[in-house]
Amino acid sequence: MDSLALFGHPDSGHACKVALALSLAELSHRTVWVDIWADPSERPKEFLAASPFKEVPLLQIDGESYTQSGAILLEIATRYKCLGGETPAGLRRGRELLMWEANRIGMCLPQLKEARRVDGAGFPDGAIEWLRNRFDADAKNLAVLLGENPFFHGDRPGIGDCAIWGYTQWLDGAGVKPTPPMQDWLKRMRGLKAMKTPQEFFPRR
Ligand SMILES: N[C@@H](CCC(=O)N[C@@H](CS)C(=O)NCC(=O)O)C(=O)O
Repeated sequence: MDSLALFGHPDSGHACKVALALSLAELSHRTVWVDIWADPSERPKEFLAASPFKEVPLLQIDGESYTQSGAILLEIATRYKCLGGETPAGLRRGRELLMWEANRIGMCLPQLKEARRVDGAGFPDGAIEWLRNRFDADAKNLAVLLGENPFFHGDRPGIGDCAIWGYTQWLDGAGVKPTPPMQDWLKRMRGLKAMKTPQEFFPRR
């Protein structure tokens, strides 16, 4: 069995994506809580040496470091043949969902969440409206991607569901409302046995 260590923080949707994937795939791992609000120099030495931008998530597999949440999800799916990685079609679906998430809903939601945290400070005029408009378009396309399926990968959640979950778990915090299909999917995600709160995924020890 590989030795897995996930470095993350409960406020990081990017880190939550990976934590959820490991939980769904029942891959045993240890987590390391990294203070993303502290000066980077205060983060663990092993983390600073392995994460080029000093960002979470960082996944170490047998001591080898993997960064960028989408790339980590693909590594998990292909290496452990899970969450879409069982078949070429499932993997292709995962890649498409991950690219869409990173370019679209996973771009506007973290920014909207941050804008609320800092009360708009530093966001130029019109930026928040632009992000909200993007979210409205993304919410419509999310329903297209989901179709009639319970999850983005079909009957069971895959890496695409993990990626899209990352920041849609905080719609309130981003000041936006879910569409009915999004709401229904979120409810199914929350009902998964493997689902945890961000604090449970990344306990501070
Ligand atoms: N594109 C990266 C984004 C990672 C990222 O933005 N991480 C943030 C938390 S969500 C972070 O570590 N911030 C701390 C810092 O920049 O000092 C991914 O998908 O993994």
